Amino acid sequence: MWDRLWINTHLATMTDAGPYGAIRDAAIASAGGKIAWVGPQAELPGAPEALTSEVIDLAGRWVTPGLIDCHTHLVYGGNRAREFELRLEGASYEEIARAGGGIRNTVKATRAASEEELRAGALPRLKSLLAEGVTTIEIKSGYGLNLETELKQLRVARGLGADLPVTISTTFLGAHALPPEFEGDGDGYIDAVCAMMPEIAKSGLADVVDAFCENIGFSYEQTKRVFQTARDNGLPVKLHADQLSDLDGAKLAADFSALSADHLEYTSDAGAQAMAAAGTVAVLLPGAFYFLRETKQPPMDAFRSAGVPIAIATDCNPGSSPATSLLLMLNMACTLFRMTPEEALLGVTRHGAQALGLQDSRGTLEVGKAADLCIWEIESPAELAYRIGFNPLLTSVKDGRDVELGN
Ligand code: DI6
Ligand code: FE
Repeated sequence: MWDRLWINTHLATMTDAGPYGAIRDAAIASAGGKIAWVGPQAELPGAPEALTSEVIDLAGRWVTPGLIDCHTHLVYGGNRAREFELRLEGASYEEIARAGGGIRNTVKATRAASEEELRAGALPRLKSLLAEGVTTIEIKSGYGLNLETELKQLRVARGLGADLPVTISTTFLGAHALPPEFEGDGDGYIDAVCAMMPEIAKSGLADVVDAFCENIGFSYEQTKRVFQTARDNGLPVKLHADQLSDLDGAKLAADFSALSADHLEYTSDAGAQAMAAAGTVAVLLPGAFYFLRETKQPPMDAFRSAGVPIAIATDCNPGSSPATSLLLMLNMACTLFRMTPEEALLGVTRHGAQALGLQDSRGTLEVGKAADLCIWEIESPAELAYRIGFNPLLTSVKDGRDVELGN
């Protein structure tokens, strides 16, 4: 009847049925790569062996949905360790960017790299995330800033999903920074980004369009043009919004029914309310907050009282968050943003799925969703956010099959 049945387990289903949607002394089954049954073991419709050919006794371990990292820049060339040193000597992230470093440094290295080199650089980062139970990840372009290199990044991102047991959602972030050939001509570059959009849409390599709305990025009006063009080309949007200043990015994202608005340290209460009304997820990125030594906290109370779903992600990128541990982000979300461990876990499961528009197929343990599971050596789900630098994953399961990462 079923392909596989896990018994003697506790489930953090992450539905809204009580804390963590927990079901103790539970069982969960898969068939055809999907969840076929979830519930208290005592309610199984028969003896386990009669229901499936493979019974797995988890001896009291916890199962959560596979983790979702809904905001990364995983595919890029080079690294920015030298800028890390410069910042420690007193230069700010913005100063480095204005002096032509920052994102532009990575653009240079990414343009120069072959697809094979980009892939070889991204693989260990991706494997590090998968080793902690990530089963779905978003990957952005944005280090090409011309059609050819943006497509190259997106092809590499898609290709990683073909070779490893992970679902990949791709994002076109052409409006990430001003490339050197458009120095002093932000509007001209936005014209170029809009002109790339039909090709990007036709390629099928991008699921969503993103932009960096910021003083060192693009203005409200420029971002709006990118969003309008994305809409004209049938692509949904999301936004790097209000990270270093309040340009009303959260409101702009909401006006375009964005899947998510991300960063949000400087978002106003009105911005949070607009997001709630639009169903836009708030993606918080504690790794970038930490690494840039930011002090302005995202408006947590406003998000909570307005009922905005909150997701957490690594923002894995060479400049502001060279992070490849999503579990560490859970801890940081709690310590830096005062999220609860349950909110943090929701942020990398149910709300992470929603940020990618994948809430119908992933993010909770419910019948009909993908059998993406993490099996943990923990006594309570809060431990996932509690530890620092420890990986209690026993196994993850992707579409019903055990994940084996090899070398
Ligand atoms: N905000 C970020 O945190 C990343 N991009 C962005 O718009 C940083 C990208 C980088 O510094 O390379
Ligand atoms: Fe980012």
